[in-house]
Amino acid sequence: MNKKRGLGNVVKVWSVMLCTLLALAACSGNGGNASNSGGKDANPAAGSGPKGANTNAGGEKGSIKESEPMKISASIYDRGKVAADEGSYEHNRWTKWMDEQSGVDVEWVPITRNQEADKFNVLVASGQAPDLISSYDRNLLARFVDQGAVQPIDDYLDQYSTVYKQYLEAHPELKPYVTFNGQIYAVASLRNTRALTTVWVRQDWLDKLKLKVPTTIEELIDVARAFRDQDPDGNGKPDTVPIAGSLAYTPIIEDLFFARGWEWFMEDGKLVYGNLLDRYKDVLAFQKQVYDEGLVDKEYLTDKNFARQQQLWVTGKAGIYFEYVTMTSFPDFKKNNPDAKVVPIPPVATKYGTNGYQEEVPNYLLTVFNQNMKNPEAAFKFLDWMLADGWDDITSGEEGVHSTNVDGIPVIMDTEKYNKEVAYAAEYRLLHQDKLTAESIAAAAGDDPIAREFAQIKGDAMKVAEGTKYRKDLPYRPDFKELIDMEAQFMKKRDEIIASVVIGGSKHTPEWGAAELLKEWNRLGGEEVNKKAMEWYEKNKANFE
Ligand SMILES: [Ca+2]
Repeated sequence: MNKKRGLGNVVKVWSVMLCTLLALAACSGNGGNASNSGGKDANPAAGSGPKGANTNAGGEKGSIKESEPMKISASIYDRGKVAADEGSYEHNRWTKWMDEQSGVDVEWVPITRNQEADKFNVLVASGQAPDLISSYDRNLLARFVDQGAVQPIDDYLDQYSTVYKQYLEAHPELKPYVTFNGQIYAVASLRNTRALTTVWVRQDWLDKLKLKVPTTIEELIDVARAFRDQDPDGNGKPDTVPIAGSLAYTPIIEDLFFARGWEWFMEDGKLVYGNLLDRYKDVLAFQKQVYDEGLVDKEYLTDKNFARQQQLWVTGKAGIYFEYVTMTSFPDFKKNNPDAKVVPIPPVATKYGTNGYQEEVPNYLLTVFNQNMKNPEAAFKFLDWMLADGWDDITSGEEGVHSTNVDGIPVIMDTEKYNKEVAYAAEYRLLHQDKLTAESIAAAAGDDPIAREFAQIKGDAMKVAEGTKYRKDLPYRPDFKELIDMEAQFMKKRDEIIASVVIGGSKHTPEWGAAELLKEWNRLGGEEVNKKAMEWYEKNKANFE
């Protein structure tokens, strides 16, 4: 599994396979995989010596004593995906292989994915945290920075890194995310795609009813009414529900109106919480209208995991699907509706203009350095190796066993074997140079016709997402204490208020909802939080560049 050096510069496509295999959240939320530049501008070749060579990149500059063993510990997300006969997250074929190839002995510390804050807090508080702490939760890491539990790495980058140092210089868009209080604390690579959400529509229904893909929110409503009234599935019964939702339902609507609820917007020089924008009334009004007119499933508010919504889509009873570009239900959908044709709708215009679909933050996993770590040189030796080479094999598995090289693109040979023996190893990719493109997804789909069709429309959805700029005024959300202390409470109440507006008929108007939201915000200390938000902005804006 260590001799696919030739593929190092080839655009990698595995993430698409992983995305179809891993849980939706893992891919759409923050990816078991990510990143950029299949080697085009990042530089496996410019890196630290040949793969597997144990040459010491830091040797001549090193201040680390000769006696310090090339040894580190590193956290890894435990998603319970290692089969018993593969071993464990700590010890398996890949951990062994990485030790051999990188020349660094890594002790892996599994952290249960959905308990990471608790686990890391305990480890840090007790001085037991691993040398490298990796998380998608920037705010969690910011707290470790403030506590002095982790350390800045600017000097280490100069002293010990070649591959990552050049990579960061080539991708300055990462800098706001790895910088805390004016210093670099983390390493991170780019996501493999920043596309996340989209609105899918049944093109075959549009064709049948002689309708066009909607371009404005009014046209979207007109299409939904036609899907409600004109028997698009042709069974002679009024049994279609125009719109099905998912976790992305409300966020997509908010984004259409430039009003994502929990983001902050810079309005006339002041930061305003998304739910409190004047525009948020339009978000409420749209949700209420589609509910009142029966254009969305009436049970969506209590359909906690949106399972019923997905079922409506999969069984061919819904025609418009507010979803993620990963649409994990597509194979089931296609089996039920073999003649259906699905396309992504480019973001429709509202009276505020056209906002793009959500764009993910550019960074993949963030890795910070324990204040007490013994050997930062070993850490960078491993990280440079991973970014230059390691990620590639970890992603595609052993050539000839798990994957085969077709025109420079690795294609999985046996999905079941790959899932068991390779898929879990994606967790070790602390850094990588993976990049999804429409072409790479199509190539990786192999011969399966449903996979090929989905690759095609997913590629289209990614192009749609990339085609319109997504407004994001701050690179990441503020993390100051006064906000953290009240936000969860506010959100709970917020959701109740939104639900009241949607189902409340004429009694609970959007204006009523907006006033309630503001009242609740202020009741929880929101005026002070607004003030602190501006202080946070002034303190951090130099990092945003
Ligand atoms: Ca019907």
